[in-house]
Amino acid sequence: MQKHPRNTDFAWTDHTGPLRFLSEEQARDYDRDGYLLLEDAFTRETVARLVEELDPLEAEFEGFLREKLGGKAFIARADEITFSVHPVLRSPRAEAFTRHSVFQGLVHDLIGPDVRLYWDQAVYKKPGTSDRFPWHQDNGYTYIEPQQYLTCWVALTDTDEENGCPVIAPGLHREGTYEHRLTDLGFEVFSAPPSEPVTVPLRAGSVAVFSSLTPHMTGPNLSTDRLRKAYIVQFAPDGAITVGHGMGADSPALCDAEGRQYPVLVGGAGPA
Ligand SMILES: O=C(O)CCC(=O)C(=O)O
Repeated sequence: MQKHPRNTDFAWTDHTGPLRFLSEEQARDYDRDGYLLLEDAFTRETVARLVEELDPLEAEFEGFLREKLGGKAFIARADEITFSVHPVLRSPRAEAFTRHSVFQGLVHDLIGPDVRLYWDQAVYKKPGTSDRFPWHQDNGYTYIEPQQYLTCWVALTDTDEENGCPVIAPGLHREGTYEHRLTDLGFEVFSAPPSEPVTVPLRAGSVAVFSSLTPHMTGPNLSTDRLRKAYIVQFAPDGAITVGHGMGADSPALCDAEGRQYPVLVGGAGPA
């Protein structure tokens, strides 16, 4: 495995606190493995209300994909896997969700006192999807500095090995961003991980929290009727900069896009 050419002097920063949401053990596990699990972090009711607003956005996106883009656009494929980006721009419930006290506590402990929403997308994997979503680090898609930011993969439906839950390769995050290659299914860091992979089944409302540097993939959805829904929310320190895209563009930009990369923590507190 080759390091990304921009990744020349990366050093992982351990999370020594003060912690206000995670236990010392959870923070230690996150530093060692690159992920942690928050079981039942959100109630079924919170999830159901969020899904009520995400479903129509996803249906609209999939319709557009099918009718105007021939059924495939980059990593999205109609009837298989869809990426509905930035629900926060159109869904008040999604926006409120990203400001939830669970995320405020998490980002305080794992990022710092000044944090913005970096990215949000609903990812639906349809029954009968035989391809997995390839092994990658999130920072292998759009390279941002600092490299170490946070992904929260929120299960909106129960998910397990049958319908495409996340699988994580622990311990590799500490070296920073690796080189990825573009495949037909998305960017790929490796086809088989060098560390023992961990399958992470989740109940709806549970969250897999991992680093932007933690290699992960999701498996196929081999079920006949179990649509798998996730809402992925990512947080980065205030002042983070996009320095390059896997797709080749290379224009440094502050991650403060109007309406969607808003502060979720300012000086350690929710913004006024
Ligand atoms: O949710 C999925 O199936 C894959 C999405 C993913 O890993 C990502 O967006 O980084």
